[in-house]
Amino acid sequence: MAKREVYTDYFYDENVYDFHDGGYVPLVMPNVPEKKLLIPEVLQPDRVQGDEIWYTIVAQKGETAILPGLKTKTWGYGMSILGKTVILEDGKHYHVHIVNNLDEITTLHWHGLNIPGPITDGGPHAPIYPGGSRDIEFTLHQEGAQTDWMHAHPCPNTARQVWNGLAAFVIVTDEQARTLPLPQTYGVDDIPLVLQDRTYHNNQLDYHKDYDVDGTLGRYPLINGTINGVFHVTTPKLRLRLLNGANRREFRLHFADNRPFTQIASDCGFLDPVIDLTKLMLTPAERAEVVVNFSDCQPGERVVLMSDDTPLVNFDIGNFSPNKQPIADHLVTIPQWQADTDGQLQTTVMSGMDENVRLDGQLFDMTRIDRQQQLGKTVDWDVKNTNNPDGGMIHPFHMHGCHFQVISRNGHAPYPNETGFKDTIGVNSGETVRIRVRFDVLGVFMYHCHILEHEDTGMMAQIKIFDPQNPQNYHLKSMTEIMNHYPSKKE
Ligand SMILES: [Cu+2]
Repeated sequence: MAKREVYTDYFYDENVYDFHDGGYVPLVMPNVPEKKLLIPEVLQPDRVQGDEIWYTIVAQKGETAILPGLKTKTWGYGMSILGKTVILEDGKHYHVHIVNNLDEITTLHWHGLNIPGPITDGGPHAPIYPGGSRDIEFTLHQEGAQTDWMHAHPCPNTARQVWNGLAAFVIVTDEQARTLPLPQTYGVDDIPLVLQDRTYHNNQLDYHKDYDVDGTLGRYPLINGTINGVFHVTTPKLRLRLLNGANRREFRLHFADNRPFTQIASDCGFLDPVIDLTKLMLTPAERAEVVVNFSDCQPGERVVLMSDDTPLVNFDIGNFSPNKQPIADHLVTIPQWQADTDGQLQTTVMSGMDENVRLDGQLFDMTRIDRQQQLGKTVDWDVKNTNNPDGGMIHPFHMHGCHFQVISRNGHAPYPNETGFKDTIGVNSGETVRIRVRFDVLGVFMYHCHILEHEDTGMMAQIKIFDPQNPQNYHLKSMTEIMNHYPSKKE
C-alpha cells in the first residue's frame, strides 16, 4: 500500500472559527482530579423475537458527580446524564416505547436515521407529555453502518434540554461493517466520545444564565459527561466515535503529541478512501469515526486529545502487542449518486446572526410546509451561508430523514474527509455548499442550522417528501396547539 498523505489542517476558513465571536467563552480545563471516563453502557432490549426488537427509553432527571462536591442536577435517557447507547442493526424492525418522566414536553429525535417523519423521526411534531409516553416503530434501512445520536427536539426548547443532558449515541451496524478489519469491541477498542461544554454555578447548570442567542458556550469541556476523564488503552488501535454534541462550540481536535490518526467515517458511514490527518474539526452535530494507533507508545505513557489548547480526554497506555498495520485505503465502495435530470436545483439560504438568523428569509412555522421533494429522487441543493466572511460564522446545516453527498464548496472540491454520506455540514460564511439529497422515506422533515439556539430562534424549515402514487396528508399542529393539549391528553 502506498503511503498516504497526512493532512495537517482543519480545512475550514480560520477567519470564521467560533473564537472570533464577540461572545466567545474560552474552553479551559478546571483544576479537578482525574476520573475514569464514562462509557455509557449499551441499552438492552426488553424483548427480541426474530427480527423484531423492543426497547424502552426513559427521559428522566438525575444527579451526576461532575465536579468535586455537590452533584449536578442533570437529565438523561435511562441514566442521570446523556443515555445508554442504542445499537441498531440494518434491516431489523424496532418498537420503541419512549417515556417522559420530566416536568415538561419533550421529543426524541433520531439524528441520522432515515425513518418516517414527522412523528417517528421525533421532531417537534411528536411531543411526549410529562408523565406520558409515545410508542414508535420502524424498519431500519440505512445506507450503511454509522454513528448517529438521539436528542431532545421540542420547539423551542431543544437547546436547554440538550444542555441539561438529553443526548445519547445510536450506533447502526450491519453485516459488512462487522467483517471489516477495524476495532469493534464496544467500550474496549471502540468507544463513543460525545464532545460538549458546560458552565457551572455552584456546581449546577443554569442554562438561562449562560444563554447566548448566537449559541450557548460552556467554560469547561464535558466529554461523555466527564471532566478530566481518563481512558485506559488496552489495544494498539482505538476507534473513537466522535460526536460534537455541543450547542454551539466547534471542536478542533488534535492530539497533544500531534500524532496522525485515520478518519474512517463521517456522519452517515465510511469514507472512501479513508484519510490520515493530524487535525479534525467538527461543527455541532457532526460525527467522525477515527482510528488512532498507539503501537509506538510505552506502557504508562499518556496521550491527550485536545481541542485547540484545551485537554479533553487522557488516554493512558497499557500493555499490548504493537500492531502497526495501517487501515486499508478502501473499506467500502460508496455509490456515487447522480442527480435526477428532472430534479430542480434547490437553493436554501442561511442568513443573519443573533436574533436576526433566518432560513430562506423566514422564521420557522410548524404549520407551514416550505418545500417538497419526491420520494426516491436525487436532487442537488445549494446551501448558502450569506454571513460576511469577515465577522460571520459557520452554520452547520442539518437535514432530517435523509443522507446527502457533498458535491462542492464554492464550486471547488469538498474537503478530503467529505467523501462519505452526511446529514450535517458546516457551511463557511459567504460559502455555497452543493449537496446531493435523496429521501427514501415519506414524511414532513425539519432542515435547520444545528447551532441549537439558532434552531430554537427559528432558523429551521420543513420539507414534505411525497410519493405521487401514495399521497399523504399531514395535520401539522402549531406549538400553541400542542401546548393546549397539555396536560390532559397523553399521546
Ligand atoms: Cu446558525
